[in-house]
Amino acid sequence: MENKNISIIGVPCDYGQQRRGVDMGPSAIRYAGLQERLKTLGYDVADEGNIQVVDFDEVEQQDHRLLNLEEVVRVSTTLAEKVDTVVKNNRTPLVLGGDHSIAIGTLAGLSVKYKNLGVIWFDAHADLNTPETTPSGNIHGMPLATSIGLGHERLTSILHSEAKIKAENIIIIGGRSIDDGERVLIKERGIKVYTMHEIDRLGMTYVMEETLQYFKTQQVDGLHLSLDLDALDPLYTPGVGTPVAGGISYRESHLAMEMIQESRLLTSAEFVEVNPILDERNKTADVAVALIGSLFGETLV
Ligand code: 4U7
Ligand code: MN
Ligand code: MN
Ligand code: MN
Repeated sequence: MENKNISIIGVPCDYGQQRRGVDMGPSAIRYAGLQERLKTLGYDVADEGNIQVVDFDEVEQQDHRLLNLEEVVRVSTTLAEKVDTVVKNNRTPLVLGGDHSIAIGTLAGLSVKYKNLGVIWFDAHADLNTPETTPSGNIHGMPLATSIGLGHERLTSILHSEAKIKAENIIIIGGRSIDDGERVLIKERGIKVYTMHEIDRLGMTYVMEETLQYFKTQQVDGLHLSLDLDALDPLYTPGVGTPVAGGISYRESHLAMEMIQESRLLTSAEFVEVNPILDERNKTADVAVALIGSLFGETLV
């Protein structure tokens, strides 16, 4: 990625899950010094502000398998159009969440230009649920399934009706809380997952070398990083809605970012699930900004 122009897009959305506060994620990440960090690295940084997320009155008729469906559709559509515009202006989209349902919009927007996009999904979860398999009804557990074309038509047809990414172009890293229905899908579609077990056994260096080599072999036309802060151990990122013990360490996650930078493959990124209400003194947003720094080229000397 030799594009030195970054456009920040905030998405203050909390409709993909049921805990309040994640809609303040973009503010917390900005407050942690995001712009300065990127400008110091020589980027032209444009902050596009936040996508408009309209507050709505509780609807009494909720589909318990797809909570806040219409709101998520609205946010995803607005975000997809914004991401597409940023890409058309030859700028790198850096999307700030917000809960992980926003990835539905990000990937829809990216799919207009990128027809063979690689996706690195840093997450404790697989986010491969459908309305049929979801244990919670929370759409933030469904963005990957949605993006390969599975699930409610309102979600899979955002911007256009085709699948936004290919199952074989997804690599999940950090998995340690995967539901039964997701396991079936992973096997059926051959989706690549490096669980914590593999990270422990192989080491993050090996995992990332293999991941980046795979995307080169696939000749992807772009690489998107979707980083859910719950991929890290809650020790480092306590301010997330669905923490899971036994996660990626501070240094392992930085190493991964540094290796993505070295590969020069990255064309977009998103950082999601930062919830300042659940956080300790903006610790999780600080980690997000530090990771973004490494992803975009900060070095240790
Ligand atoms: B996140 C869950 F059941 N799988 O679907 C679900 F464990 O974006 C959690 O990765 C989803 O934070 C977590 O509700 C979504 C649950
Ligand atoms: Mn809200
Ligand atoms: Mn997660
Ligand atoms: Mn997630």
